[in-house]
Amino acid sequence: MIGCTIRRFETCTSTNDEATKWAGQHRDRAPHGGVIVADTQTGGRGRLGRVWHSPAGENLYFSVVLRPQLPLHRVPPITLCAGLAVCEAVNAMGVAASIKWPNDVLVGDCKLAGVLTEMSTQSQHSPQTGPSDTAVIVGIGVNVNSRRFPPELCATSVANETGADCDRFTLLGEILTRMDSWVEQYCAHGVGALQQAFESHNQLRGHKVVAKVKGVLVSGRVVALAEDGSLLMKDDHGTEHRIVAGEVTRLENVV
Ligand code: BT5
Repeated sequence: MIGCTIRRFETCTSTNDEATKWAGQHRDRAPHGGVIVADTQTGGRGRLGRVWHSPAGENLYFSVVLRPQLPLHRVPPITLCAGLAVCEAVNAMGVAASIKWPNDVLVGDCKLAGVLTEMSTQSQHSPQTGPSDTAVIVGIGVNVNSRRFPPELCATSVANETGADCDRFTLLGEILTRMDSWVEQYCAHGVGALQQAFESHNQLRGHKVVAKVKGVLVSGRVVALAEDGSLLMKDDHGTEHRIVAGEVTRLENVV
């Protein structure tokens, strides 16, 4: 159960680092669903080593340790489970958030939350360990009560959207409960279990986007979430492409 054990830090470099350490401990190691939460991070990060702005005492920075019985290629859609959980939890508070595939939660064009999924494996430390020692670390940053952001960020928070401060730990509980349910459904039934909910929160649906497909920039309209969790896009000639990873840029706001 996600949230079965929660370890809280005042500060750390990154909750993903703490979760990775905990996942790899020989004694008292993180169970499936263990959570690390910190009040601030000195080295909070996004994908490709980008910085995650992590001021103290205002927002949520946490990482969930998962030990799903899944082959590696089925891990990426777990990011969508986390995004859906955040979206639904803040939607319930009146915030009109949507998911920008694969890992952003936005309100309009401003980022409310981001997800960073990493793998942690112990095999290099201990040759006798097997695949069950591989853990998936899902790091989630949610802007909850920050009212101002560095000018270079297009960011928003729950408090900016609702006009009121929000109890961070109540929101954390809501996110973890929803994430537990989505991860369970995904592990049991695959991406099909996420498709309907994802489509109703899909910020890119029907929009013209540009993305890298096999190293080449391709533009087209987003069609749907494919059964492997990639994003299906149709170019101007009607050819379908699968966006497997990376950045998707929206070209215009007209659906
Ligand atoms: C992400 O990366 O969006 C994943 C962010 C994950 C953060 C959590 S916090 C808990 C856990 N511990 C960590 O160290 N990380 C995870 P990406 O898609 O690469 O987006 C990064 C970009 O988002 C940056 O380059 C900025 O432009 C923008 N950004 C940084 N901090 C932000 C913030 N607080 N709010 C909105 N946008 C932000």
